[in-house]
Amino acid sequence: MRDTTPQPIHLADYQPPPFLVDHVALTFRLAPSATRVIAHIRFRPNPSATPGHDLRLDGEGLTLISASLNGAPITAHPDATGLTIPAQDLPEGGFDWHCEVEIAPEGNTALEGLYMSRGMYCTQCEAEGFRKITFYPDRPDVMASFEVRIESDLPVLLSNGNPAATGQGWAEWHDPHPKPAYLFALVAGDLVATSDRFTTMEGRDIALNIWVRKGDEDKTAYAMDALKRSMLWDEQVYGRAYDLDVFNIVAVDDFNMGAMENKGLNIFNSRYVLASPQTATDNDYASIERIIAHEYFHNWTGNRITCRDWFQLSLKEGLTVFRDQQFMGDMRSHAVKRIEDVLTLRARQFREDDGPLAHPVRPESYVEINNFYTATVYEKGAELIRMLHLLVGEDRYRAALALYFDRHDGQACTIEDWIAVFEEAAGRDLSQFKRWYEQAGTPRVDVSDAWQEGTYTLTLRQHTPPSPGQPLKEPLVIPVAMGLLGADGRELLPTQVLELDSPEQSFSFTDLPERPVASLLRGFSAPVALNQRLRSEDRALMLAYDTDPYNRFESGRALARDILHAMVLEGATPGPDYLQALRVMVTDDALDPAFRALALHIPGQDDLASSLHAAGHVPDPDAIQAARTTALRLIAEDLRPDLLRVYDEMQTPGPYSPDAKDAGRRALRVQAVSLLARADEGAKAAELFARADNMTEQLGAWGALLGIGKGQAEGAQFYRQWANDRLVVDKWFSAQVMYAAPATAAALAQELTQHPDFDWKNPNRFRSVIGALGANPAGFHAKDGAGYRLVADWLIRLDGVNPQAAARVSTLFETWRRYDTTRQTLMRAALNRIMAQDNLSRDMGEMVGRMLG
Ligand code: 0A1
Ligand code: ZN
Repeated sequence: MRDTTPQPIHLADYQPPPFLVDHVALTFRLAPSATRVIAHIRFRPNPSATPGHDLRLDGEGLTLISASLNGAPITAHPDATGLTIPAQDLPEGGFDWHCEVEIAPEGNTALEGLYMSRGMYCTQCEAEGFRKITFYPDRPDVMASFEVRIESDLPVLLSNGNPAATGQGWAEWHDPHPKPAYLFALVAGDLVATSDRFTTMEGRDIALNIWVRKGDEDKTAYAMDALKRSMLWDEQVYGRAYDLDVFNIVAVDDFNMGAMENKGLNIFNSRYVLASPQTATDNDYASIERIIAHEYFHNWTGNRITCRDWFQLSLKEGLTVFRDQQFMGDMRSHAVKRIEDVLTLRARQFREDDGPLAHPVRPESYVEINNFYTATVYEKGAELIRMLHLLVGEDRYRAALALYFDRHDGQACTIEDWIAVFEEAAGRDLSQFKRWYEQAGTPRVDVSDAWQEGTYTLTLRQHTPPSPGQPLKEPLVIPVAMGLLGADGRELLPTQVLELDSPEQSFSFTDLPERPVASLLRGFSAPVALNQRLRSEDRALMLAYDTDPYNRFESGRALARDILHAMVLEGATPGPDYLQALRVMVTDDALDPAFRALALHIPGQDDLASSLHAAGHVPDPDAIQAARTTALRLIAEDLRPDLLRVYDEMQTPGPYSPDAKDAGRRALRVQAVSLLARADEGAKAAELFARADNMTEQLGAWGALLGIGKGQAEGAQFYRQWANDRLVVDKWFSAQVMYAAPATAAALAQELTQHPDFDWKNPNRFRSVIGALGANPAGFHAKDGAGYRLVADWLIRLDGVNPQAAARVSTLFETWRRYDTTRQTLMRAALNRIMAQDNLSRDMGEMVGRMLG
């Protein structure tokens, strides 16, 4: 058991920093096991704090060599989390702090602070990693300019800002823009750059570099292209230009998250930079485009305007996700992008919001902030901005953002600051809207309707279920975009936005020629669970005729969900109406192939477990898996000729291009071949695997074979072909686990952990085997508990070396209360076993503690 329980930090306890920092000068003498960090920091008392405070500096795992104040040596006594200089020892007014510490990047397996990845030095300081580099007030509301000198024999030495001077074995960088310490970065390695230039709208010439390991330089073109498009888009759409002379991106193989927006020096997990047609799928290309844009957009929303404290994290993350979603819609297809985003939101955020880890977009307390980089803070945070955009309209949204940039540039801000610019720009009170930031849980909206003599009345009721620490909820402002359809599919009422702001409200529509079908929540206008009872004929009507592409998709999905529920609960089979509706979608050449591909995806296992649970049933993972398998086979048999035709028609002539048009065609083709595999024993899939010249089709075809229990020979060939490409080997591991038969999935994953390429300390590789069980729910939830035991064993092991990565994977267990008592008992035992470990990390202790409740 942990001997000291870490104490939570509360938003309500926020106090301004007693001292501010004007300038930081750092020298790094790099050495793997004994790096020296020499810091000169200029402090001054904060005029808006009470005077007379001690100076408290954060610091973890630092060996203090020497320290001085205004040049006079002092003896400081660090404790486990930092050091304190008593107020009486501090010079009056401002003062210079100097200190030298020693750290060991080589032994840093947590990948936080300064660490090494295959011979290269790199940093990760968000959220609180800078305190592992030197003693500092490591909080985002302390912003300073930085000068950095790096001494090392490695050829490439990078830090934030602009290059200042360089010589044999050293380089200096100056970052004039005041920044919080979490945006500090340093990289040193034997790297090569792909370089380009960008001229800003102000006419400034910017050098762009993407730094990778030797041998990877032929895989950077797409990331560079995405970067230039992001820079142009932020100028054109938000009026924001880049503000340094150089913009550097570095790809590293060992990285806990996706990427990091350090000022002028973005550091990326290499999987979100490196791509070639042979090694990256279309989805990989799209992720690279999105994440390059996301990190670049942070330069304004995050870096120039940052967060006052970590409770405000969604201020930068929700807004930056919303911006990357807008960008991707502009680059590709708004309709398809919206559907994909909603699918992600429901799969990840609704799951979080409905379980023991539910928390508000702005949490009120945390033990370990790294545990709050969640789908709620990111994706639900973006939904809140989307709702604001809808409620105030495009023009006022633009005015609010102009005001935000103008008023808060260079500041560390709060959600209150954000809401205030909207209140001013839109002339509207948003105090009720603000509850969205404060209340956890997914609101339910129940719909009933009535028809009388030309008047149609809709009644909407909202209710947000209790969540941890929040038993009672207040009503929210819910924008419900809607339209009305006539029986022949004609639109009787085009899209308008109803504002539901009370527990129950009715809306009447008069002078209608016939009883309409209400198409509600168009574009998924609010992150709520809509409970609208519709006859399947009405769903079929919307599927065929709705003018809103999201609701067309959604009606097809709701039909599929109803059928799968009936299959799981009553052993029903899909009726001809559903199959006919699918056929119409799949063969409609007027529709975007990417949209048709999405429409062919039936709801996944976890999605069904969640919807069955919401409908009051205890989900049975085996029954769900079996029902999906049957449904897929019946669809494949029924639609076989159509799928064959689509498969042929969707060939992409000419050389591979990752653009949305070709990617959409390939998505439909791969979707067709994986369905066909269930009717032709994998004949077409084997043929495609043999012929594929790109990773999308190669992996898609192999997955299709694995999905029907075949693909062994192809798997061996795949490994032989790609054994030297780490990112493709990750795919090789994860595909096997994802598609493994439920009864043997845990055993297979266990066997793969014995493979010589299973480097469990590399986060991508760990996730590709252990994390991949999350994509095989029937396997993870195998009733003998083997999946739970395996995951718990590995979480315990990883927690000892990389708590942050381990804590993230622990969310595999977050839905444990949905299941039957046998499974609940097994999962609770696994969680209790983790909890009982000696030296459990703060990260894991908090996550497991919250899950156990
Ligand atoms: N701010 C980054 C993601 C990120 C967050 C936390 C990290 O360590 C705890 C690392 C990266 C982004 O939103 O892209
Ligand atoms: Zn971000």
